[in-house]
Amino acid sequence: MKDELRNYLDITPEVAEAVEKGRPVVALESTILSHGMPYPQNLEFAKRVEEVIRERGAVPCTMAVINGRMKAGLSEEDLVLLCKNEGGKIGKLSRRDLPIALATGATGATTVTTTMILAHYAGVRFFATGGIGGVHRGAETSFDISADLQELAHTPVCVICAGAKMILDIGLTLEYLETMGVPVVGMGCEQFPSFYCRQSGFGVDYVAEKPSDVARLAQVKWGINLGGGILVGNPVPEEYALDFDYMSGVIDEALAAAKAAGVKGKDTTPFLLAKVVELTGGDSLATNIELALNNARCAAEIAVAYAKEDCQ
Ligand code: PSU
Ligand code: MN
Repeated sequence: MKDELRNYLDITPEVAEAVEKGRPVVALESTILSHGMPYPQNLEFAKRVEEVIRERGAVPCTMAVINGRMKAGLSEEDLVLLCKNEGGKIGKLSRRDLPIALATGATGATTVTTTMILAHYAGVRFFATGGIGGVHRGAETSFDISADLQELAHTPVCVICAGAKMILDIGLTLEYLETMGVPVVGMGCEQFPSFYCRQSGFGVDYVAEKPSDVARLAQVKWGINLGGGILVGNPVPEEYALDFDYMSGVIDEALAAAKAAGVKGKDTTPFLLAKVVELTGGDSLATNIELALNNARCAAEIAVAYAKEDCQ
């Protein structure tokens, strides 16, 4: 870590030691906790996801900003604070918000974008999440394109997700990633998954048969100084997948509700996520939790393979 970063970033001793010794570490985001799942299921999930990473032989590293400090690795107290989100005071911090949060001593959850930034600062190469942000439907007039895609273009972190939700335009999201030079990998699948569903109708650039295939790709991409990220789509386990047509209907309804309520900008994604949970009577929450745990397992296996190949 660069010396000047020490003024702003706290890394737990466990994570710092693992990074120093080239051991596997997996980053986790906190927006999925504060703005993606209700309390107390989010707290239970936050602890469980760290456990599944440990079970696979890697060190978990959940990211956030607490009282104006970037944190790589959180205490249980931090997790409770983020999950309770009392009074809705926990911010949702993207790249543009990060310096403001640090300058004002704020507390906030990190999105895919800011989790990648903190992971990069802390020397962590792999990051498991649920779904990424992307090009929103109607972006041709709203210009709503998640900063996650720019971060994937520039920051050398490999993100393991269950694809992108159909609240987004998945075709345009993949076009954007192609323009930005981000390899999109299918973990044992030929189609980029669509979060609740295993398929989307859109193909990936490379089918990885096993976690070490992704580790090898990362070694090569960063080895030839291409920099930037890698996106891995890991489909939700069959038994938790939801019906494609059913979810398409739910998402259309959620989008209509967002339009009627006049929701815009950074509030759009959290609004849609909460609406989908409501409309599915909680079924989508169970799927969300299971797919995120599945991504954490996959990310840990990739990180373990990467560390074994000694290619840091
Ligand atoms: N998509 C999901 N679940 C999430 C998010 C997106 O299916 O929790 C969160 C992630 O933190 C992601 C952020 O980085 O929302 C994207 O927000 P926006 O669309 O405002 O960029
Ligand atoms: Mn947006």
